[in-house]
Amino acid sequence: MSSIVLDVRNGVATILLNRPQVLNAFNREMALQMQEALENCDQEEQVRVVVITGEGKSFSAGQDLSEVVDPDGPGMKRILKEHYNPIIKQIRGLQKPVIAAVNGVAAGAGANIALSCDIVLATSSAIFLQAFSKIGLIPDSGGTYFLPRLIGWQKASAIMMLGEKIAASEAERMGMIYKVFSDENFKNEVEKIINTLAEMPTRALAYTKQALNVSFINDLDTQLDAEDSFQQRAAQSADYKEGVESFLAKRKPVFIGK
Ligand code: T3D
Repeated sequence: MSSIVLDVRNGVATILLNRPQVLNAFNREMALQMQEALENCDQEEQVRVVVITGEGKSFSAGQDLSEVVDPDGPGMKRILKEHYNPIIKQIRGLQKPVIAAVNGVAAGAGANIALSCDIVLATSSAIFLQAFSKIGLIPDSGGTYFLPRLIGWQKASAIMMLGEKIAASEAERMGMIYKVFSDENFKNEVEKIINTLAEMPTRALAYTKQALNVSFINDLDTQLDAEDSFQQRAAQSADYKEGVESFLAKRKPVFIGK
């Protein structure tokens, strides 16, 4: 795969957005390759954490705008239904943590793909841009779902309508993303976090993700029932057994992701 490069090693799958000449903007080929890569990560048992990052100086500039004016291109209907909506659903449905390592500008669908991830890390020179209003569109790729939940209605509304560039430090301050690291430390700090996640009890992380997926739509009673149901399943895992045994034996746990 060329527009997307998938690398799997030591339990970590890295999905590299690889069209640096257009700031990793998505065309149809890239979107379909991204879906294939996410599907591989889901199926592959050895994968315990997924990282999405960009080649070169950017994360992604969103939709490739040269494709939308191409009369032979996919057109708006197919772009959302066949490109971005499946990607967002795959990221939320993946039974493993998905980390966005935002290495530069994240604009349009690129920004919202990042915000749909479980943990968003950014380099200090990165910027987040809801670019849609600048070209007469509305935020898509889950933006109107995730952003108000992350930072509140008022800020989301202003950021989406004004289409202002948000610096990574500001995004961290307002809770849009988890952490910012200096450009020079970014790679090392991201690696530390993903290697930690790759050694954690993967099933428990998957159930945590599933519980969070429904938390904003459930009332308290329903959410407590959901937690109960996921906890029963987590308690069946080999990693739960190992977690308790290693604690009682005062040794470091060895989780196998099962
Ligand atoms: O039909 C639909 O559109 C539905 C789908 C919607 C989903 C969306 O994502 S809509 C939003 C699409 N994205 C944008 O509107 C962002 C457009 N890009 C920018 O605003 C700027 O490029 C950035 C703020 C992201 C970065 O600015 P800067 O100054 O760092 O870079 P640049 O010089 O603008 O771009 C560098 C090159 O990448 C340049 O090409 P060149 O001149 O070197 O040959 C530029 O044209 C190209 N590029 C950047 N973004 C895109 C792009 N080419 C195609 N599509 C892009 N989105």
